[in-house]
This record gives sequence, C-alpha cells and structure tokens, in this order.
Amino acid sequence: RQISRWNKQESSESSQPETPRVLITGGLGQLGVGLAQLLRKQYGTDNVILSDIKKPPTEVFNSGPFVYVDVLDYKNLREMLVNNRITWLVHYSALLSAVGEANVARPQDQHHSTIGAFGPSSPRDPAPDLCVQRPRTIYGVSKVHAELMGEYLHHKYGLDFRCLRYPGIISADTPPGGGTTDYAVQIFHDALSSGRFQSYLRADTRLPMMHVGDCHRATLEYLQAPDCQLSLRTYNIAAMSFTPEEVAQEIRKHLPHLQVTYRPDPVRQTIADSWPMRFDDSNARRDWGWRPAYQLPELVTDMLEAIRQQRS
Ligand code: AKB
Repeated sequence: RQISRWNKQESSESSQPETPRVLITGGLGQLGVGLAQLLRKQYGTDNVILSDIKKPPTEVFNSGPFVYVDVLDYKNLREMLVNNRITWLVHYSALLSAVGEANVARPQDQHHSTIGAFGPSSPRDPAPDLCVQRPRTIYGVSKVHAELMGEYLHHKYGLDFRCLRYPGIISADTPPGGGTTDYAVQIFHDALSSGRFQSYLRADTRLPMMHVGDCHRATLEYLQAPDCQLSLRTYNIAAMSFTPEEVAQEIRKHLPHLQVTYRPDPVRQTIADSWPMRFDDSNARRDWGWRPAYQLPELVTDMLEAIRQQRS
C-alpha cells in the first residue's frame, strides 16, 4: 500500500525530528487499526488519527482519535490535514482487486500499491522494483498511476512520497473478502471451523505473501528511514511465496484432516496468473534494512493460534 510522508519536518531549534502527526485513510480495512496501534505506541495515541467513510466499531472508537474522511472529497481531506496539523498521511483507502474488476468506475482514485501493480508482461519470478508495469486490472492501473503521481510530486516539488508494494497480507483480525490473495486467509478459518476448504485458485498458483506483523513493522521502518538512505521512492517488500497446496500442506502439520478442493474462479485466477510469483525486495533490504520475521511455518502456527483464541 502507499505511504505518503507528506511533510518531513525537522524542529528548527534542535536536530530531534518532530513527533509526527499521522492520518490513516481507509483505516477500517485490513491494515489500518493494527498500524495505528503500532504508531500510537511509538508516537502517542493522540498523534495518530484513524479515518474511514464507515462507522467504526466501539472498540476502535474508544481506542483513539477517529474521523470521517472520504479520500474522493479533496476539500474534506485537505480540511482534515490542515485542522489536525497532519505531517504523515498513510493512504490505505482502496477497493481490492476482485471487487475493483466488478466496479471499474470506482478504483481509479485509490492511493496505495501492492503486487497488483504488475501485469503479465512484467518479470514474474522475481519481479524487481523497476520493470515493465502493464497491469490488466483497474486495481493495478490505479496503483501504477498513484506510484507515478507520487514520484512525480517528489521529484518536482520535494514531496516526501514513500510507497511500499505489499504482497498478499495474512491477518487473523479482519474478515477476508474482495482480494485475489484472500484465499490464504480464508483457508485458516475454514480449516478450523469445518476442516474443508474450497480454493478459487489452482493448487499451483504461487503468489508473494506476508504476515501482517511484518507488514506493519516494514511500514513503520520505512516511514522512519532517513531520507538520505532511500535510493527509490517505491519499494517491493517480500517475506515468502506459496501456493494453495503448499499452505494446505503446512496447515496439515497441525490439522492432518484438512481437505482441500480446487475450483478456480476465472476472474481471480486470471488476475493471479498475471501477478508476480515472487517479489525481489533486495533494494528495501539494502537501503533501509528490511528483513521479514515470519516464514510459512511461523505464519501458519501464528494464524491457527490467533483464530483459535478468537473462537474460544
Ligand atoms: C488483493 O488480493 O487484491 C490484495 C493485493 C495483493 O493487492 N490483497
């Protein structure tokens, strides 16, 4: 997803960086609440504002500042930035890939990036940071647009634009839906509830994936990275790549009776077949020290444990 650090401010009196004032758009999606928790620990609850166009659940409302922001309403967004003295704007507002294809008119204003920014003519194994990007989804087209606009504004006006391309993010906290990588979340819920799972992707469809804890940490580390260390503005980040069959095999080490059937959905299978199988994140590793903590075995253990706890 895209992270725009809109204003790198250094205090004029000292060399200490000022505490950032953060606004997260699309904050009630898969990632906003978890990132807000991490940022609030670091910078204080009141300095991190979550926003969305939906009513937040009570526990989110009670955990820190929440405001209504529609990213399509430029005046509303600008008012929020000015009134709240925002210095870091994290854009998580988006429609996921499969939903985007069903609502082609809507996703063109989204502002973040993922593996969806690549297409069938990009190198897929691995996909480097800089290569041909000709995505065949409206989701991907909007991502490339946001990447290029952000980089343009950086080079032309000095905007401190920072963009991460996320893999499929695996999290127990939010219900899956609307994405192409979401099978890799649903399989854990179904494995624990019924012991049966039907995959909408073929057994051998390999895609880059990441545990949500690594995703939040990568985001924070990238936001904090000194400007002088960044040779790019848009970075791939990677952790692991697996197929439905491989994740099912790993889950069977804990739940041996898991049954998986395959019924590829033409829309999502076509999207997955056009996306990178692996991500080359060597620039993120070199420039700002990115290292994932979770590989497939740790991810599976953690997901099963987290979902079991939710159900008990
Ligand atoms: C999706 O599947 O649409 C997203 C993504 C990888 O961009 N999770």
